[in-house]
Amino acid sequence: MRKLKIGITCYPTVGGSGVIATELGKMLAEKGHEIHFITSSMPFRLNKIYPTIFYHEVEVNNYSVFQHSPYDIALASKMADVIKNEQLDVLHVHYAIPHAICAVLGRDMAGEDVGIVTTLHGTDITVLGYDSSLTGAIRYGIEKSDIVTTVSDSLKCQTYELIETNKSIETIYNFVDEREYTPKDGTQLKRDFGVSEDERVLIHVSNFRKVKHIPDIIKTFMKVREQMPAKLLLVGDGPEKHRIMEEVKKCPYVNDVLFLGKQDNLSELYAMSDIKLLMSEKEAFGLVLLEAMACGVPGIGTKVGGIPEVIEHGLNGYLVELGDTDQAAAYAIGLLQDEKKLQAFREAAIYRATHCFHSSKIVEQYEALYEKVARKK
Ligand code: GMT
Repeated sequence: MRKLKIGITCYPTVGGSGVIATELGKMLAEKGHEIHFITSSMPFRLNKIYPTIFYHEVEVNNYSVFQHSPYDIALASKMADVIKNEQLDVLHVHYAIPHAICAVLGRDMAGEDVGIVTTLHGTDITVLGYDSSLTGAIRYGIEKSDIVTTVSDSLKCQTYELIETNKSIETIYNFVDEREYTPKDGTQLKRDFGVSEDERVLIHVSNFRKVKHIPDIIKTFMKVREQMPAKLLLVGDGPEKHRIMEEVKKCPYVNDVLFLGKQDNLSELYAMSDIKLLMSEKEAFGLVLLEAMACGVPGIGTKVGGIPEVIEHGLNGYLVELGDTDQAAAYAIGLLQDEKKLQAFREAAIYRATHCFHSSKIVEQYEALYEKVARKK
């Protein structure tokens, strides 16, 4: 395929959509495309120099006449500049609001025929879609994009239901960089954390939003801990963290819950983990599950959103109803007490992550879409 100039806009701070956008940009650059990130700060996973990746910072000035900083307008303006100056072929934006709308405005301002691809990641539909003051704007962003993708079939269905659009939407699943997310030896790290060899390790990674139902993670863990020595690693930070810390202090096994804060090298933590827990109320895909699975850690997740498209129940993990911590604990205990079964689940998780969601396959799917809408030379 021809080498393209691709602009990418995402929320560059921690979060699955930023991770996917950045990893996609890196992989496209490795395949010879020229990548232009148009973001408010350097994407956090862009942690090394790539000769064909460029970063265009969106500067938002705070003028005293404005009550709110005009991020959207500054972004659209920067997009217009980059479309024109770099002669972008495609602009791939992550999130309908505000990024798809900014892209449409930026393209209009530039007066060029750059193709716009919009990927919906969840919150733009599952939260904002319920806000009637925004549905019209989300629909506009979707319909004015040349191509729209969602990260799961579940999110696609929800988009049709909530946004009521006839736009054709394609599911392109998330992926991980298999070079990084691969089974590693976690023995030393486990020792460093003071976890003894016979202790089991459960892990949860998130941005500690309410939607993640972290109290259910704690309840599940406490039920497991009653049956065997175990530790729970809570990785990440966010609005609910303080409340959760207070709640854990009242629990019987308070010293077995480790709050690790934000961490970069997740694959190292997965190397010392046995089970991943994700008990969310809404989850368009659950990238953290896939990251864990690629490292050989089976997940227990809620039957919510795109999670059942990632975990195959009884094969490489388990699915439970939202809030069913008894069932989640029973599945975890069953797996942790049966080494042979756990090993089979570990292998099945790696198999699923690398066969169904392999980065090379997913990146090719995006390339095929770009080719369809790229500027005609
Ligand atoms: O989960 C979050 O709160 C972060 C959010 C984001 O925008 O980065 O994640 C969303 O996008 C991820 C990447 O596609 C998905 O794996 C997450 O499931 C999705 N989160 C929700 O739907 C709540």
